[in-house]
Amino acid sequence: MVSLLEKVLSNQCVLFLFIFSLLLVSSSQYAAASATNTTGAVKEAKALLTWKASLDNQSQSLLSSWVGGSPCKWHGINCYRSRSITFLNLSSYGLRGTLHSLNFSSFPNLHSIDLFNNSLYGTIPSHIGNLSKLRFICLSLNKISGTIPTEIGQLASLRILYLSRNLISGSIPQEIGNLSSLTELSLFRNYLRGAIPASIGNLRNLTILHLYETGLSGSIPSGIGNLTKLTQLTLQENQLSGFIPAEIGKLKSLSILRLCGNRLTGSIPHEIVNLTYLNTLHLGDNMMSGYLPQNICLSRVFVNFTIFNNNFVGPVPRSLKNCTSLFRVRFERNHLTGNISEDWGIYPNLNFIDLSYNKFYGELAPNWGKCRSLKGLKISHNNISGRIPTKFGESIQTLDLSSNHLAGEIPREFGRLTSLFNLSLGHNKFSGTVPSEIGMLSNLRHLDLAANNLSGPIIKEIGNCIELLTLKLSNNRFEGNVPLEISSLFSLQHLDLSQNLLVGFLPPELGTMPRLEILNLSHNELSGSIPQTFNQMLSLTSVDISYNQLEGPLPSNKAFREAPTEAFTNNKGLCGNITGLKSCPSVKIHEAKGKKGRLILIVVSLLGSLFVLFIIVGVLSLVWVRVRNKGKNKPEDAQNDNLFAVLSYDGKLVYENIIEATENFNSKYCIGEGAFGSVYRAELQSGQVVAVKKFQALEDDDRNASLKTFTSEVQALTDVRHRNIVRLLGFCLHPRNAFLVYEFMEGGSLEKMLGNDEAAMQFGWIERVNVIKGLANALAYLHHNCSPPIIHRDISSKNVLLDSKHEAILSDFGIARILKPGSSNWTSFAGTIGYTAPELAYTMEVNEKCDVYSFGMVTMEALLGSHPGDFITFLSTSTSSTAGHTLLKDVLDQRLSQPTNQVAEDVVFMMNLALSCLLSSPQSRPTMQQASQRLSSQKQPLPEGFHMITLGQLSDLM
Ligand SMILES: *[C@@H]1O[C@H](CO)[C@@H](O)[C@H](O)[C@H]1NC(C)=O
Ligand SMILES: *[C@@H]1O[C@H](CO)[C@@H](O)[C@H](O)[C@H]1NC(C)=O
Ligand SMILES: *[C@@H]1O[C@H](CO)[C@@H](O)[C@H](O)[C@H]1NC(C)=O
Ligand SMILES: CC(=O)N[C@H]1CO[C@H](CO)[C@@H](O)[C@@H]1O
Repeated sequence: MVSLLEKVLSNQCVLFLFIFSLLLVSSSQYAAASATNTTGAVKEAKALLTWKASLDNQSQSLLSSWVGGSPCKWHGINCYRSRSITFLNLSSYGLRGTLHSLNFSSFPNLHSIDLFNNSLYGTIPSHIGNLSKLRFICLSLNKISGTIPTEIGQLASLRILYLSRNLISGSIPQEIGNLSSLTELSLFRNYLRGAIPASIGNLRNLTILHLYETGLSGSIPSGIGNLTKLTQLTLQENQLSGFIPAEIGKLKSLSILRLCGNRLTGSIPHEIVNLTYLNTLHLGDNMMSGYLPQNICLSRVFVNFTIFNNNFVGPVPRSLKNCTSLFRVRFERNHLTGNISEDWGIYPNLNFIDLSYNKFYGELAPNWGKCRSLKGLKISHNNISGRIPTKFGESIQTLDLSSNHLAGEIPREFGRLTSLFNLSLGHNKFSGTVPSEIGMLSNLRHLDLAANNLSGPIIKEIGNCIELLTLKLSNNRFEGNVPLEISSLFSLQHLDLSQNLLVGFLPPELGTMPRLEILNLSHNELSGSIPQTFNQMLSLTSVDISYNQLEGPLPSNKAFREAPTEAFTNNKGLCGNITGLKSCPSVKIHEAKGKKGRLILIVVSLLGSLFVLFIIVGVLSLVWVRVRNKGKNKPEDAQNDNLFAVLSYDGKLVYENIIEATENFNSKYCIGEGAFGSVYRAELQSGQVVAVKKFQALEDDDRNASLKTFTSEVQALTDVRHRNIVRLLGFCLHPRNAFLVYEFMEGGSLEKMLGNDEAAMQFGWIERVNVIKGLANALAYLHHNCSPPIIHRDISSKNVLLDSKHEAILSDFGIARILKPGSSNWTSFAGTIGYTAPELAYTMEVNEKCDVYSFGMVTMEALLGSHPGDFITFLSTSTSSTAGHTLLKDVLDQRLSQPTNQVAEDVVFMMNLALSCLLSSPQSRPTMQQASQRLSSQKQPLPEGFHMITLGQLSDLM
């Protein structure tokens, strides 16, 4: 893949090349460059060939065009208006070697060296100082070590110096102050030490200074005030100490100031209010103190204001009340005070605000509900009182008001906040019952209502919040039974119902919750024995059932065996082989009838699940054997061959039903075809519509492949449960008919949707963003939540189905591979051409990153409206400036109008994400977990109108 993609993502180097190509180069002028050799060119060619010979073998073959003739015609070399080399551009070439054999003094006219993203190692040679005309050098993203040579100070023409993301150590040499023409200096992510040299104050033309994550210490030199053209100053994540110099107020052009993650002390210099273009001020994670400056944000361009984890005191600046540009505010963990109902206004763009762990008091104003874009509001651990407003914007995802003094009831109106992800109201004084409308929050992951005065039953509707991971209802006055419906929360990991007034038996279904890790039922009035189903709770790690009326044997799983005695004390009569408990009496013949009956039922149900498993394994191996023997023996009586197993249905009936409904797989019911068979739509007698994927008859020559596909799909899907993954309803294996039965997806496939103009126009940006999020969630689940992980290996728009609400449903696990730890994961080529990762062309090792690549393709396809093949060719073949200046809006699906507001942010973000998933190096691609998290996290607002955004700018917006 293309070097531009990699550059676009790095926010390095690209910018300069665009400017440079604009200023100097018009492509027609290249041609004239070099017909005849001069002694200069001979010398240059020789120097380059010497260097080439010092690189490793693979790099030498990458530079195969470097042989004879004029070097001006070699790849990566340009001789602008001269016979001498001016540009050396080998970014993302995959070169491995050092710079030591490159004789810089042979290139008297070299203007630009771009070696971004290679595998260069060794030090920066001191003879780099010989490049007297050098204006641009980028060595970022290599493995260069050693110190920055002092000779760098001799590069009198240098405008841009990029050395970020290397292994450079030592201090920044004083001599850097001699580079008086320097406009951009970027050294971030290295291993520097020492202070920022005072001579930096001489770099009066500097506009960008990136020194973050380098390990620099000492104080910020006051000479920084000389850099009046600076627009971005990023020094975060270092060990800088001392005060922020008041001279910072002289940086009139500054728009971004990031100093977080240092050891800065003192207060924010008042002069900061002079920075009228400042939009980002990050001071979090320091040791600063004092009052916040009162007149900040006077020019209303202030967007990001984060000061968390400091010791700031006093009130919120009054000027913030009218600062309507605010987007992201993080004030948590300071000692700020004031009446919160008066301090904050209405912010149309505000996306996230965290005021937790301060000393704010007063009531929550209705203003928060008028912040239309607000996704996250956190004010936990303050001294807020009064009632909670009933209205919040419908985009709110996180509402954390825990540990305050809020009272009154939880408003019914919260049922409308269907984007809610995290609702934390714990440790307040809420009373009354929990409104059943909470059950409408189908996206809720965390619900914390602990330590309030809530009463009444635990609502059954909670079972509808199927995404819940954490449910904390402890320390209230909830009464009645533990509702059965809780057991349908199959993602739930943490359930705390302790310290309530719950009574009755524990529902056996509770033991079937597959992901439960922490279970606390202590301090209630629960009675009866612990259901045997609890034996199956293999994910459980922590359990507490103390202070109840429970009796009978303890379940025999690990969590119960290893729990401390305190987890069981003060019950009626628990027994088991655990210190502190009496051992259980051996089962006696004359035991009560009822009890025996229950035991048998449980055994039967356990056997039932074993049976299903047995059928799957048994049937598969049986057929396998049969099929293999087929060549030798004629098939026996066909009636006995009727092997099938359709889960949770009357198998035989459904089998016949399907044959009937599809008129024995008549092509008129066919809705799709794949490599290993066709998919049919079948309407069962019950009226239910299912999709039936029929595999090629097993007698075929391809039978092994076909059977393998079948098995792989069944294996992959039996354990998998996710809202964005197709549900396998059953399967049938018969020598004539092997098929899988799925839920039917009315929306068809993404490919079909995008291929039909009319449908595609209805399928807007919001829907597309949502589909990609769903797909990302499904893949993150397969890769990271399944054990062992499952790789799909055939992600394409064909296999992304859409349900009636246009939610993505991932299907077709025919070539999925379950990654067994320890086994080698090599494979023959599989997947759909046009979606497979490039490394599969030369390696056959499967890993998750292949799916990530295909995900990138599908994402881009959803954005462009068609397969991105041509677009990627365009990126790789056009010059950087053409591609970089292309407007994003011009490459997006033209059948839709331009996205606006938040959707526009999502679209830009997705385009970036797609590009990073398509990186040629698998290691550089994000994991699906990262992708899915980033997709659901808050996005930066766009710095300018969507219609202005170019491809070259994309990475800056991430
Ligand atoms: C800042 O500029 C002044 C001249 O305006 C100069 O005297 C001083 O040395 C510079 N400061 C630093 C630290 O370079
Ligand atoms: C906070 O301000 C509001 C509005 O001015 C006022 O009604 C309320 O009494 C104040 N609360 C406290 C605790 O001072
Ligand atoms: C919280 O506010 C109440 C009055 O509303 C006050 O009495 C109490 O001291 C405050 N607590 C803290 C920790 O600030
Ligand atoms: C021709 C030229 O300027 N050569 C210089 C290159 O750099 C080395 C090390 O800095 C000097 O020693 C040479 O004189």
